[in-house]
Amino acid sequence: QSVAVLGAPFSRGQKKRGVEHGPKVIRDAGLIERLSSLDYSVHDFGDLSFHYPEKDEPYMDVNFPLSVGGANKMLAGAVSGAVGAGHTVVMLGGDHSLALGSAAGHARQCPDLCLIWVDAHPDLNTPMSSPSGNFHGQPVTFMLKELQGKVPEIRGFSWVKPFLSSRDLVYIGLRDVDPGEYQIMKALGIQYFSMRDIDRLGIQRVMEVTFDHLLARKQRPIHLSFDIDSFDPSLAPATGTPVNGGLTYREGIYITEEIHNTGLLSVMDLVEVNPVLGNSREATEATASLAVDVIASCLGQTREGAHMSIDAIP
Ligand code: DIR
Ligand code: MN
Ligand code: MN
Ligand code: MN
Repeated sequence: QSVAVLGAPFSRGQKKRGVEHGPKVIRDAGLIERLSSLDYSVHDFGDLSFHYPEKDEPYMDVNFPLSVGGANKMLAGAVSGAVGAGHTVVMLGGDHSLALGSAAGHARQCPDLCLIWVDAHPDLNTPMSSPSGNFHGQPVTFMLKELQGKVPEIRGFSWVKPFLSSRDLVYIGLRDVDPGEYQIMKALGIQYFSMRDIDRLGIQRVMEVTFDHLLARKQRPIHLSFDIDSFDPSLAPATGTPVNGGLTYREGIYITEEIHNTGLLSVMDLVEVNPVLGNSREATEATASLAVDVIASCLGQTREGAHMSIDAIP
């Protein structure tokens, strides 16, 4: 069992500086040691280095289109290579625009993947409907086959081909949905669980229905895209767009434990940790340490203790 860790220090999918330091603070919080202690051979591929064009004017409601398109193209190649080499991949962002490249690269190796998107936001705006112009609120739109007609040709994005059907996507944790996003979710019949749904059903039922929806017909690789702002801001303050009323620690970890237990996790993104936005050093470190807990739990850290053969006990 081998895990590849890939840093993507990129922030041009939104306007707040600092999220490009996400990979560093997550590593500093002990990620590699934690994964090594889970009996994986850990391959730290380091951070990608992105280059930016001097001039990168907005195209409709997409800011920095050449930077975002180029970084995601590079990331797609890296993720595809790592999956092809047999690794389970952990992509450290950076902002959530990076999920486009990560999932697109994953889909090159695993065309039948399904996507679990854990986030306060569905990131389903179109280049015409985005209220912010930030691409981190749009990556899912570019993945979905059903939305091809809503995606114009944008310089920097010619490499992107939609690869996902809307029935192969489930959202968990939503509580800040823009009008265009809501219309698309309803029109395409996307399976989603808002925080209200979690309140009503409980997280255990939410995960049951999620796996019924995605895996009942056949077992397939899972892409998990985990935005740290899915957690309540009291737990994850160091992030760009915190929204009150988020996941508890136990709900978040239950989600990741259940995903691990499927045995199907193939690539995960952990994005939007922004150390500059923590009001204190403690706030930043708590957010980074939470990110490490999420990743370790996805890769098999349990709350019950590790399984060990009776003969291996000293
Ligand atoms: C908002 C914020 N819906 C936008 N999106 C965020 O800019 O489109 N996603 N923060 O995680
Ligand atoms: Mn997001
Ligand atoms: Mn979000
Ligand atoms: Mn296990």
